[in-house]
Amino acid sequence: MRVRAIELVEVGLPLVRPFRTSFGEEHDKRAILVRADAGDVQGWGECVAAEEPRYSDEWLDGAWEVIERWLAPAVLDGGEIDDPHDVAARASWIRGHRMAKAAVEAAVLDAWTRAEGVSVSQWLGGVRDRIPCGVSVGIAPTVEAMLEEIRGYLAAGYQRVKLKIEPGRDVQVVGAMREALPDTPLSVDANAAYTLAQAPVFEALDELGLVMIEQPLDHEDLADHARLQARVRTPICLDESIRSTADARAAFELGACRVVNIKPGRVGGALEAVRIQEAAMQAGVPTWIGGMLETGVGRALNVALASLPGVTMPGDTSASARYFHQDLTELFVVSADGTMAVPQGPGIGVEPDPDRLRACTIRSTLIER
Ligand code: NPG
Repeated sequence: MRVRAIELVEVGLPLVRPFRTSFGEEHDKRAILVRADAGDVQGWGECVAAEEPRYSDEWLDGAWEVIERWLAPAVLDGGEIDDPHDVAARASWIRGHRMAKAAVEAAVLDAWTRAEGVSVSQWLGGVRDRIPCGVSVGIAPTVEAMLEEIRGYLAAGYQRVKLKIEPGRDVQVVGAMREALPDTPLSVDANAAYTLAQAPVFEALDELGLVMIEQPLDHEDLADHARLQARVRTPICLDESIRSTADARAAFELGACRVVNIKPGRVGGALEAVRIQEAAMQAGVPTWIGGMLETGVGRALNVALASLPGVTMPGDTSASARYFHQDLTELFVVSADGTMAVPQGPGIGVEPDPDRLRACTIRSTLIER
């Protein structure tokens, strides 16, 4: 397969409700969509870099430039693609920029699997056609507002609820949720907002029967995560800290976590995500697929990854309607049993609707050869 053109399209979609984490609040979803044009087939990928470099060191405008200036030329000028793994190989000289790399690889992977007539799930080695779904709840102004939102999600079938915490809004709020919802599988996500000196917060959360505590400490501090894990029974799940298979192996060796949240954007692509899932399975560590408020394009890849054998926990793979009044693609829905169908059609199984895409486009550029 030869990719002859790569188009970048920046889109903006209003969120159903603002999403607040320990590092900020998002009202609109902005994303770069990447279209790989291979003549007879085309494929789509989504870049999860946000407008500001808060979650990681990547940001939307930076990712746009990296793709336009270096990644797209590396793919376009490298000749015939013999396998989707070629994308990472051609981009390997570019240090970092994993979200940008993941988006380009995703577009090529979609085109490739469409040309082969197989679904991405099948091509990656997926083993299930429905996946269990959880939901991530942003920090809400009041406990009552948060409870009302959560009750809605539980009524919709979601199997696990993740609560965002930040210093000052942690033990008390989570305790109130636990009291109101004694049997609901609850987890918390701190987005790296604490230090080991605040371990007593996690020792208190440890009493609340949580499924996991996600990314409590700094993203570069595996050693302190290991120290914290030794002090609490609740499994620590790492997100921001795991950028590669090497990071995952180091975390397992140190005992820094007992669960991993895998996001293809954070680790440089779906193919690296598969390797992390394999390393985790070997280490006996369960994984799940995270989310970054993706449109249907990115969501479709996440759902395909969630069908892999080692991905055994419900992920942040929620229904399109949890994020958007109108998405760009066919909608992802969660059924009453809290599961979602894995698209079985060729590629990622969904495509942006041209009219809808036009309506959401902020800017676009075509890089051709
Ligand atoms: O449902 O897609 C979703 C959001 C899940 O909480 C979620 N994502 O830290 O994992 C996270 C968080 C996030 C959202 C991170 C947006 C970065 C940007």
